[in-house]
Amino acid sequence: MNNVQAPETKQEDSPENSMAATLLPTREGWSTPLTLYNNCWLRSHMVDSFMAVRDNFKPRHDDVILATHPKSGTTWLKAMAFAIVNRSRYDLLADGDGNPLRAQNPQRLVPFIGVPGHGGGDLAAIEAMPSPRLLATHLPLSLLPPAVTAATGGCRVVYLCREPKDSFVSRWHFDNKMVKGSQTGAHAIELDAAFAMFCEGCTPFGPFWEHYLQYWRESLRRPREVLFLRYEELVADPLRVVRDLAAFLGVPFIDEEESNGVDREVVRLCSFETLSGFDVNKNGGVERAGGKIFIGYSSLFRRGKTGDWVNHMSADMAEKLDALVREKFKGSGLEF
Ligand code: PAP
Repeated sequence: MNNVQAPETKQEDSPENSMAATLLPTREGWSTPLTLYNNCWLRSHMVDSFMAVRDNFKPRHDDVILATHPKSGTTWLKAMAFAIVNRSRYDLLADGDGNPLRAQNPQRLVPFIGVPGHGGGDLAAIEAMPSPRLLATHLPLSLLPPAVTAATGGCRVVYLCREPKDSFVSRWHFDNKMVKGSQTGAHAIELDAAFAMFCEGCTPFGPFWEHYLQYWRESLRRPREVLFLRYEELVADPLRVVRDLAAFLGVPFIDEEESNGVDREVVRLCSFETLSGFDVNKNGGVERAGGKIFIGYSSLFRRGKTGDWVNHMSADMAEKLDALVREKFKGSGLEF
């Protein structure tokens, strides 16, 4: 993989106001308006950029795309994949600035396809990256070029999703933190309103069930090229996931590395505790949507646990969402 340190990228942001946003159905509620494009709710200010991806992103057969539903552990997956493929290039185990994961937020190290601003993910910069490329997206498969999923010559995809109640709670906290003034307790959206929209599928890159199902079915169709992961398994056994991921990426840990603990060091380096302690992740951040919102990197490291929904959702809410999940995933083989 040839991922050099990409400039700043974050999929939920861009300063431009979209022309398309004025023509397509749009809803307020989250920290920025959402626009429905091809059955997917996108941040309105990003619609034009994402519309361009399907026609103008040129997938290569040796690309690896880290695809995630938002708030599923993208930051973690990017850190792990970057550390794995670059373990012989950088001294990732060193304490000094030579370690990119110490100097930059992991979201910056693997560019989001088609996200302009700060250069890293706009389509020209992606096209200029040497092969093999390590890329990322929050887009559903239906908004990526068909060549990504071609039976022959399609890309390898690592998909990561998360138990929906935890994903919802993470989303709610994150959106509120993006609002300027949130330090004073101002909320972009109250929990009940956020929950109603989540259950309608109206969240960034939602409906979540369509997102999960598209990649789930693709993993059944092309099991050797699509690795389907859940946040919960990363939490339960990160070492197993790191080893599987390395093998999937074509750079398995050799016996000598395992006996020297290199795989364990990757797990440690990418852990919530280690990453959230780095200065850049404590104090760094970026403005987005023309300065209307601010993403502090610390907001990408909130709790990092499974089951935190119980501290925020009522039993009624949990039952309602569980029932929705059962209904939407019925017969698919995907369960939570
Ligand atoms: P994104 O959708 O903006 O790309 P993403 O990284 O997918 O963000 O999700 C953030 C969640 O992953 C947070 O969950 P929480 O709100 O429930 O706490 C964050 O804490 C969690 N996360 C980020 N990095 C790690 C990590 N290294 N280990 C475990 N969880 C992590």
